[in-house]
Amino acid sequence: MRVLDAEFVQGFIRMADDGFLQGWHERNGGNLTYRIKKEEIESVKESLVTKSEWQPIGTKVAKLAKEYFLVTGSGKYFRNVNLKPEENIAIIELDDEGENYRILWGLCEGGRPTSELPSHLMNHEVKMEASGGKHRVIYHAHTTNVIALTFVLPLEDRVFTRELWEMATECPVVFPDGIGVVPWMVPGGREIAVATSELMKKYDAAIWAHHGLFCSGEDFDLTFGLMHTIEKSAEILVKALSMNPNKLQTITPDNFRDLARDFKVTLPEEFLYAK
Ligand code: 2HA
Ligand code: ZN
Repeated sequence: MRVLDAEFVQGFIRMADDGFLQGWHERNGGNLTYRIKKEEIESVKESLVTKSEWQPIGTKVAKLAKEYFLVTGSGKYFRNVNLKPEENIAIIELDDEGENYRILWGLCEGGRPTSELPSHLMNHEVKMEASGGKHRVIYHAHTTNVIALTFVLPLEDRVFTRELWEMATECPVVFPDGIGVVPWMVPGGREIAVATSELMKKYDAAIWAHHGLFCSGEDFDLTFGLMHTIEKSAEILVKALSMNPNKLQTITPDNFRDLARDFKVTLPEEFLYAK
């Protein structure tokens, strides 16, 4: 079948468009990658041709050797993905060592995969392992309110987790493991990729201070939903802090323990500290 007719490609395009409509992708901001299932790549095989030489990824992801990914292009705008997908996204294949990639479809006017490919692939490797192969989507967006909070809250996992949990009752159920924080680092390289993937062993989401948010999930709905929930909670926190920096009331540690019991989630005590 044609690549653009495949359901996983349609889902990817819709997610990119949804993210743009949320205001998270100014200019070429953000990137999205999907680890394609065996049967999905098989279904579009007739439309794939080797369109580039092997190129270095910039890091080694041995456990992802021979995997296929659908990725946004470096410098491409999320705004244009839905209008001209073939110019703005690509299917890539990794080599036997997990050190190089080549393009098999897309980026038809030229270009290369997202500048954050090392971060995306190192996160895919970690999350694939941690989830027993279930996680397939890595998403990076410039979520306005999360970014704003990185200027006023201490850059600590436990502070961001607790403050975001308190802002919406669904949060501890949606991200019970919490959320990690990477201090400001130069984007695009191996160093930020290593720091992020280290946090992703423990969490499904990591904040990049003064930059944005990284989320991992099993499918497009769960991963977009995670990004959306965290950013919504951050928006409420920005509003609450703007009205009054001191909360009059909130969800308490014991409230969280009650919630954990009834919703059958485990909420680590490290986040339920006394304030
Ligand atoms: O421009 O978001 O982090 C793409 C990015 C880099
Ligand atoms: Zn970015």
